[in-house]
Amino acid sequence: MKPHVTYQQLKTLQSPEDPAPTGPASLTWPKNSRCLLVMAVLSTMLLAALGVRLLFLPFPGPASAGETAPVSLPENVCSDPCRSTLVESIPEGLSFEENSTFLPSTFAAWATLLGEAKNSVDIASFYWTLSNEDTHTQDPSAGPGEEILAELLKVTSRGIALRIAVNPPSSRMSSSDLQDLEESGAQIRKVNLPRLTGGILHTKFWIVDQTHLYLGSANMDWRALTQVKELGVVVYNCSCLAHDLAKMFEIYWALGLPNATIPSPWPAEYSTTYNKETPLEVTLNNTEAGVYFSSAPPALCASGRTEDLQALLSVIEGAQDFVYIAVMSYLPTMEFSHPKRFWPVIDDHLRKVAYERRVRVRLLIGCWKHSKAEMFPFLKSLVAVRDDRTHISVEVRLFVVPVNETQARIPYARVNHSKFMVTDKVAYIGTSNWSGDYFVHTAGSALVVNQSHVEAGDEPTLRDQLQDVFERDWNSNYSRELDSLEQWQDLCRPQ
Ligand SMILES: *[C@@H]1O[C@H](CO)[C@@H](O)[C@H](O)[C@H]1NC(C)=O
Ligand SMILES: *[C@@H]1O[C@H](CO)[C@@H](O)[C@H](O)[C@H]1NC(C)=O
Ligand SMILES: *[C@@H]1O[C@H](CO)[C@@H](O)[C@H](O)[C@H]1NC(C)=O
Ligand SMILES: *[C@@H]1O[C@H](CO)[C@@H](O)[C@H](O)[C@H]1NC(C)=O
Ligand SMILES: *[C@@H]1O[C@H](CO)[C@@H](O)[C@H](O)[C@H]1NC(C)=O
Ligand SMILES: *[C@@H]1O[C@H](CO)[C@@H](O)[C@H](O)[C@H]1NC(C)=O
Ligand SMILES: *[C@@H]1O[C@H](CO)[C@@H](O)[C@H](O)[C@H]1NC(C)=O
Ligand SMILES: *[C@@H]1O[C@H](CO)[C@@H](O)[C@H](O)[C@H]1NC(C)=O
Ligand SMILES: CC(=O)N[C@H]1CO[C@H](CO)[C@@H](O)[C@@H]1O
Repeated sequence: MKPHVTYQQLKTLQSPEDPAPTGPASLTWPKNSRCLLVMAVLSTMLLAALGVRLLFLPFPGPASAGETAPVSLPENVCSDPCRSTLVESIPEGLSFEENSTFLPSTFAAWATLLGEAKNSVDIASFYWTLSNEDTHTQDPSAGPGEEILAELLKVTSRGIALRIAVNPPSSRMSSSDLQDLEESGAQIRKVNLPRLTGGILHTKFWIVDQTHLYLGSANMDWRALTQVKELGVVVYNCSCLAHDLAKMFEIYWALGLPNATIPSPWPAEYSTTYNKETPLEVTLNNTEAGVYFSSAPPALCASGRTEDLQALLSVIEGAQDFVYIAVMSYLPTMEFSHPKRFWPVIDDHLRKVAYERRVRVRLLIGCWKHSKAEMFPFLKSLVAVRDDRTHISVEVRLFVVPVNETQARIPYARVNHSKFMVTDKVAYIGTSNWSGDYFVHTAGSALVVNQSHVEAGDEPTLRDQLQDVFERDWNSNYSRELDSLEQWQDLCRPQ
């Protein structure tokens, strides 16, 4: 690959006039061939109306090729026996009602994936603190993280290629994990997203043997296994999806070379045909699903890849009864840009579906001392549209992970870090906070699973599982109505 255009150049090059990206099997035609098709159809109708028997199409070339294009493309159908499950981390000490849903742990999923690995392990990550060196605490809850690190250090000696793409470590987040892994034989590339897009590499996913995958909110951090609430998804025996996620990994990998620039367009090998318009048709636990990965920021989307923001908005738009959202932070702003900018894209969509179609909207927001104080008035403004008489239903609750004395000494712990959305149709599992920067500059990704056509009575779907998790948390003792501005200050103690 020969990257030759910088991100700044790319931004000026991209214009709405550019033809829609066409992957090898995409159904979008370049503008002029679509015109030709319309002309062909019109003249066909005209000739038919005149009673002329057509022997061939009036126009040769792209139009006639378009006319015979299959509607359902076989390459978007996957015959792998994929099995998937949601996984989560629950901070120690939390207890839920007796019969509530419990998912396998993130720790167990990672350990299983490493156990299964035979050829390759690729990890996209934000930062590494699996060994508890950073906190100067001797917390026993660091054990699982240290165990995962120990397994990872053994991987290359098992003849397995371990590749890690990571955001360039800052001094605050620097740790010996990456150095130890490099010495053990892992290949590590630091993806300088701050230089390339002004964002960070915030994605968290694993690909094992190009067959199994994990994607979710958990950082490569010991706290992500025992002290922080996290949600992710694991898919086993699903090379179709693993290969597609691998294309996103290869993008990070290419950008991890010294002095790399972002090519425009991305070479064809990074493009995909699995997207919002033509999701991969796959069975997950014997249940049909339409699945695709979305990616952010737009500059890292090769041809055919749905942008994360577009995926998220389409899931909101596609809801008929409800939209349930669990995120760590929610701000209708570009919170990290200078000067700050108002960015109401997601907020507008939520208000719109609540108002126009009476879709029930619920947001469950993480609340801790690192929460931004300006988030709460914006949330209050969102719930202000609620009106019981006209059945506009928008509710916000704060999810507060209780902290005892020992736990209070662990920095950056005890918070709801999950990032997902579930509607009556679709499950969306992401890696980003919900504010503008995460969709415009920061590298994130999401898995979108559409099971809207599944009949009840089949095996429970991933969407069912996600709805159960949301309802469990929403109704738990740790969730609080956002009813007075004073209350959140007491609850979360933001800075
Ligand atoms: C805090 O909670 C943890 C986990 O539940 C427990 O192991 C620890 O003993 C508690 N510490 C205090 C001071 O209560
Ligand atoms: C939730 O809180 C109530 C009231 O404080 C308590 O009785 C109940 O045991 C708690 N439930 C759980 C699962 O901790
Ligand atoms: C939990 O499930 C059992 C069996 O299904 C039922 O008997 C029990 O009442 C349930 N408990 C609660 C708290 O819902
Ligand atoms: C994946 O496939 C292998 C081989 O067919 C099988 O042994 C294994 O149980 C499958 N894994 C899952 C989680 O279904
Ligand atoms: C990257 O850029 C720096 C500074 O422009 C230069 O010194 C270095 O040789 C370049 N590295 C590569 C691998 O091109
Ligand atoms: C889900 O799939 C159905 C077709 O099965 C489609 O009509 C619908 O638009 C999809 N929903 C979303 C949000 O992608
Ligand atoms: C996500 O939001 C939280 C605020 O709750 C913030 O502390 C955190 O830094 C954000 N994530 C990143 C990667 O900036
Ligand atoms: C799908 O199967 C896996 C493994 O067989 C299981 O752990 C998981 O809970 C199932 N998923 C759902 C949504 O039932
Ligand atoms: C323990 C942990 O994972 N903390 C992280 C919580 O999330 C923010 C944003 O993703 C990180 O900066 C923390 O390190």
